[in-house]
Amino acid sequence: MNTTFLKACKGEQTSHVPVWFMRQAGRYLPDYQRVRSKLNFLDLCKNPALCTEVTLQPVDIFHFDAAILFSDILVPMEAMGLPLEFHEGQGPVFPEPVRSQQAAEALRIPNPAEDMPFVLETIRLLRRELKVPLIGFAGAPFTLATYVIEGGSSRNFYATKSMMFQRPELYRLILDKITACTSSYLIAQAKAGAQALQLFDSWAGALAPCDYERFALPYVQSILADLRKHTDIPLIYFANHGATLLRHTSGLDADVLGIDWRIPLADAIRQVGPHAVQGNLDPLALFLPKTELEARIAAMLEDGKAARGYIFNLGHGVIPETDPDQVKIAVEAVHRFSSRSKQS
Ligand code: 1CP
Repeated sequence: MNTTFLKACKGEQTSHVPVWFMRQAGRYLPDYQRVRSKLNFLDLCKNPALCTEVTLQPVDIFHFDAAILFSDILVPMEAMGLPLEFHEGQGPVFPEPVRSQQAAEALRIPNPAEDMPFVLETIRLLRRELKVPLIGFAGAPFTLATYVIEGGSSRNFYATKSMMFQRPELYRLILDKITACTSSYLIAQAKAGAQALQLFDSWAGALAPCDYERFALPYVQSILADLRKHTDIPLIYFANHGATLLRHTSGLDADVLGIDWRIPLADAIRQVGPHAVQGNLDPLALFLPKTELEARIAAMLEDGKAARGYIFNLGHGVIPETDPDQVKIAVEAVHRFSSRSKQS
């Protein structure tokens, strides 16, 4: 078992810097496209054998030091009773967005074993196959709320922010329910065998820091506190566009903070407090010529030495246009440069 990732999460010494990429499974991989061409995305998410296959693909091909469960952050929102559709080329759609007291009250708190058994089954299947740790995940409450309140992706989060400011009690009812759902979902993932858990707060950076503090952070704190009562596996919090929020997130009881690429890694490390750090190569840097990509990775590894623990990752997900050969170059560079620098 390769445990470098788990050790780095806890700030322990490792033989090399572990590396995994957000969205390491997905459309940039021909092997994924082959599986995905046979069924729609949500059906794929509900098929444990195929989820296992696509989770393993990037680990087998590129030798990542961790696997991330193949699923989507919106799966538990469907289990809360909200019809969910994925439209080709458009992303997720909730045809019945939650914008009224009645709709919020109708949201149910799912029982993960009964309502999302396929996720837990995927975890159990993966643990039999994997020689690297398995990361489970969920969306953070604010990010999930934007999808269910807007009815899908959004540019300026008008429906969410106007509810936050004009109907804070309704907003809080929705967030409380999403928080309860997320806690029990992540605890169930840990019990099924996930070896680390990541909360994705993809849209946190759309909030002014004062609003993040009131309308997003407390729910993240509540989930982390709940998880600490039930499991001792590493907890990772990733706020995309989160550099402006580090003053708040550096106080979180997570083991690792994920950092996006809009802040120099060295600056982030100075601000993260007692956390290990994960990140933060711009996903588009995978389009650099090989020598420049390698130079950038070498510089990040140098900066990463100052962290309590350092996990190499992108600053957000791999984009579908990425050349798999460039991913290979990046992973190999992380492994080669970091094991070399440990010897010197
Ligand atoms: O067409 C397809 O095949 C679907 C594309 C796709 C994939 C491969 C979607 C739709 N989701 C996923 C998998 C996925 N999503 C994973 C597991 C794969 C891996 O990481 O290796 C994970 C962890 C997610 C998480 C996720 N889904 C996030 C948080 C991370 C992030 O990228 O910020 C978010 C915001 C989503 C919503 C979502 N799902 C899919 C799309 C296209 C979107 C984003 C839409 C938008 O921009 O609002």
